[in-house]
Amino acid sequence: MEPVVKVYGPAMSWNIARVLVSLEESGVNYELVAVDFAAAEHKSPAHLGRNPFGQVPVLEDGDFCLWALITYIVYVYATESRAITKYICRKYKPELLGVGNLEGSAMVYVWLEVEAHQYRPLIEAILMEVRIRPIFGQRVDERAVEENIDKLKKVLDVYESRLSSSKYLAGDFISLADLNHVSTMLCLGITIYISVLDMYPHVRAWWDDLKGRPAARKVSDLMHMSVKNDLK
Ligand code: GS8
Repeated sequence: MEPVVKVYGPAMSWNIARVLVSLEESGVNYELVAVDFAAAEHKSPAHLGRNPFGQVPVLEDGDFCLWALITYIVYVYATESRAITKYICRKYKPELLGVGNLEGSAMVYVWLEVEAHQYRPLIEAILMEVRIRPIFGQRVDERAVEENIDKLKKVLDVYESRLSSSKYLAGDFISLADLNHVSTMLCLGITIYISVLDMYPHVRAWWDDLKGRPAARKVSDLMHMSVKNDLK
């Protein structure tokens, strides 16, 4: 059966990979559609029709109409990886949002915000230096890396405290709040800086658990294949 859900963008990007983790965890059959950045395909009229900012990821879901009036095609075009992952869970695996458990779902939303506003700026600053700059042959600013690692440690202190009293971030159930960390942690995991987790035994155990899940393994493989194929 042809997949109804399409994801546009290269799996090597942590924003695309974040979407893939939630699709894998939700058991959704999906197709990953390549977007050739070197050929500026993300700025082509076809892609601008999907996302007027000319960015990826874009999720296309065939049977739900949002922007259909513009194109007369029944599609939802969702952009911004965190909005997309919430949509995927709400539609395909609501328990990942703690649905049916008022306090549990509130904790999921709290930790989704923590990921987006406390953890993300620091991890992205680190990954831009240690993963992206080398791809473009640019010098890594070690000082910026160290500064952001120091800031990340303060955030991880809070994670350590939380994870010493519950198995996952929102409680004793896995949720999207945990899963939204997977793609950036996988990227950090192939650098020496993953050793920052060694100071935090509960965070380390949480990450070992997450990265051993079939969804994380599959997305890790897709990210590696994408680095090989999309950076030709
Ligand atoms: C990131 C979108 C983005 O920066 C999200 O999905 O969470 N906040 C958004 N996309 C990048 C590639 S993924 O890192 C992109 O499309 N860049 C091309 C451009 O901005 O022209």
